[in-house]
Amino acid sequence: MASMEGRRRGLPNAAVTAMVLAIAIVFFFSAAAPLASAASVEHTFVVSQTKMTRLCKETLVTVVNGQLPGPTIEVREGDSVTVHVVNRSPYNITIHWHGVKQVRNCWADGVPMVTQCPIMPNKNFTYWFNVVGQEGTLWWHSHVPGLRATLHGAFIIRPRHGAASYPFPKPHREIPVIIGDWWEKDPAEVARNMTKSIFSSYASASTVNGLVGDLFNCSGVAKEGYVLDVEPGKTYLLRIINAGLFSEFYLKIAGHKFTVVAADANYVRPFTTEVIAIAPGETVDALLIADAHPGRYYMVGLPNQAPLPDTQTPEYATRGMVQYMVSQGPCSGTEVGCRGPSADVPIVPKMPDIHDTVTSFYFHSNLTSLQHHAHLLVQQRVDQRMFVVLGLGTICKQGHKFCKRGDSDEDILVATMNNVSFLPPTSKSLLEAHYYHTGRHGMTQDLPKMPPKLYNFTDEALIPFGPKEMRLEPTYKATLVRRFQQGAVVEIVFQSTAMLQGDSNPMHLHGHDMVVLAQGLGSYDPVKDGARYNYVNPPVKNTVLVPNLGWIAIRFVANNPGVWFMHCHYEFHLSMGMAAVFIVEDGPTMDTSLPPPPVNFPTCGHDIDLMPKDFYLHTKKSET
Ligand SMILES: *[C@@H]1O[C@H](CO)[C@@H](O)[C@H](O)[C@H]1NC(C)=O
Ligand SMILES: *[C@@H]1O[C@H](CO)[C@@H](O)[C@H](O)[C@H]1NC(C)=O
Ligand SMILES: *[C@@H]1O[C@H](CO)[C@@H](O)[C@H](O)[C@H]1NC(C)=O
Ligand SMILES: *[C@@H]1O[C@H](CO)[C@@H](O)[C@H](O)[C@H]1NC(C)=O
Ligand SMILES: *[C@@H]1O[C@H](CO)[C@@H](O)[C@H](O)[C@H]1NC(C)=O
Ligand SMILES: *[C@@H]1O[C@H](CO)[C@@H](O)[C@H](O)[C@H]1NC(C)=O
Ligand SMILES: *[C@@H]1O[C@H](CO)[C@@H](O)[C@H](O)[C@H]1NC(C)=O
Ligand SMILES: [Cu+2]
Repeated sequence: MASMEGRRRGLPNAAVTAMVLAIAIVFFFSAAAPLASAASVEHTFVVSQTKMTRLCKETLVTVVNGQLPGPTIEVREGDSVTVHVVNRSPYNITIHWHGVKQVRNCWADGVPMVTQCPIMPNKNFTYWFNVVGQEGTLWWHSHVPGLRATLHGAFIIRPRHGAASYPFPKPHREIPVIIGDWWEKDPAEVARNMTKSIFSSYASASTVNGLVGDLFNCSGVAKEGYVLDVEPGKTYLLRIINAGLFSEFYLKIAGHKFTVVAADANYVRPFTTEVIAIAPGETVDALLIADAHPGRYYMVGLPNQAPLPDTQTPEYATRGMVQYMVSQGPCSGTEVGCRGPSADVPIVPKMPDIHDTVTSFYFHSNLTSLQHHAHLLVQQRVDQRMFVVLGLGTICKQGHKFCKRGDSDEDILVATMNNVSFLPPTSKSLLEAHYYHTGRHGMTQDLPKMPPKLYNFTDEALIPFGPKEMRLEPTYKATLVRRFQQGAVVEIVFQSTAMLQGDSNPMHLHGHDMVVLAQGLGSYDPVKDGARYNYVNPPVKNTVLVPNLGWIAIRFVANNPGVWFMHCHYEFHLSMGMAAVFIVEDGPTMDTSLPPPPVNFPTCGHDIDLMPKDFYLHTKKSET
């Protein structure tokens, strides 16, 4: 209330801001005080370009601290994290902490032009945030189109009291397994080209922990792959992340099963499976028990393709190896020094077909929450319902209203939600416009709650260019937003379509987790499908995979004030506009409102009209 006084007395805005900031900090630390063990974890991320050799060729890549994957951030729940980002690359950079809820801290979410102006070359910026109420595997990546191909790393959150309080037996070791792509072309340019309908470049290989593996053999020599040394009988926790730009992967290890224990930093009821299906943006924690005959076993990552007649893009399997350490020669075999890698011929796992989407559907259906979330969902009140249809469409070039569509060069292909494609703002970030109330009227447009046209969404005749889909092609671009009142319970059904493609879409929401109530194939039927929602133990995710030619129903509570990106995590859909922004309004109290921006918050290189926000005076009066 002190700052309300301050404003009445006419203190300069900067002083008010500083006071609000001070109060916010005091508030945070006092809230965090009971966590005696909470630590502050600090990193410096130098983003620069460096040459790396894969596939017998030196390629210039943009990485953090010279590493691919980038550094792993390891914290305990309750810790605060400080990352100094120093940009020595030629690109505008942001870093997004994928899945970190950033409670009342949208400023640190790292989405260019949505939550911040990017960090320009030769500038730096310090991200600060705390990690509360989440445990498991998340990751960080650049949110600049394309660049997350090489700017990414694991983000591991252990329980506050350490690994002994995992809800599963304490593993012998924990291993990040990051699946990614190797690009010989500049992925930033590839993404830029996609916004202009130029699809000329694809990844050259897939990787496990940055290595392409021995399925790639340029110059006739098999390439190095990731090797996990295991001791017989021990249990390993694999923290699996799909950092790839384009593909969902099937991951298998010959001769072994996985026990899945968490996904997207939420524990799941453990289940056993031979194959893990992981879409871009998802994470899966799985236990691997080294209980096979001590030998060598390939670990294969196979990208899957949308079923025909959908467009097929060049994609490559990658493999690493699980290698048992066995006793060697003359030693007794009990001393550690006597152990060496097994020399057995490595065993190859049998992978699903590249067009198999059912295995992924089952894998995702098998995820259920370990905790029961009935308390959230028995609250059957839903304040806003949305039906969001995902598809592709076309826009005529040069702003023309009419043009030849259907695989012509007069139009560009874009990706849509409810028949609108996202137009990123260019002059200032949406979060600043929201916070300072400086958004020009007409700068944004509401994401429609419903698609403008109902059609047979999953009619496969819509996949290839042709007369049937042509009527549905025309669309347009807008900076799509949807506003939610603080605390609103939102239900969204995402429907994927056959509109020019049948891809499955991993939809990622920033700042909130979603509960997955149900998923299915074909078109969503509110009566039939609504009746089979799981209110008992629905999985909790930050990225939900909309099944190929199917739908998924989710709910979330819009209780984190700020401006949050919601988008498809397939990079090509994202750069083509399958995105929108959810604005969660401030509540009536300080702890339901967004504090001011951190110091040295990057600007877009020109003055911003620093209108003070009615931080305290704002109430819900106008709405009640
Ligand atoms: C970031 O930039 C400021 C001013 O340019 C400089 O004082 C500071 O040392 C830099 N921080 C890092 C981590 O390089
Ligand atoms: C981007 O498109 C241009 C124009 O067609 C082409 O010359 C260039 O090679 C493309 N870049 C990449 C990385 O694909
Ligand atoms: C190289 O890899 C290809 C495809 O996996 C395979 O068919 C070929 O036999 C390999 N060549 C060598 C020399 O290993
Ligand atoms: C779980 O996966 C198995 C196959 O691995 C499948 O048979 C089963 O139907 C799945 N469960 C659900 C609820 O989909
Ligand atoms: C929608 O299209 C699919 C695939 O062509 C077809 O099986 C289904 O019967 C159609 N549904 C309706 C309601 O027409
Ligand atoms: C999108 O809107 C345009 C213009 O109103 C219309 O021509 C087109 O058929 C619509 N497409 C879909 C998929 O709703
Ligand atoms: C980088 O950001 C600045 C400031 O927002 C902008 O003026 C510039 O055009 C951007 N550069 C690129 C390459 O996007
Ligand atoms: Cu998508």
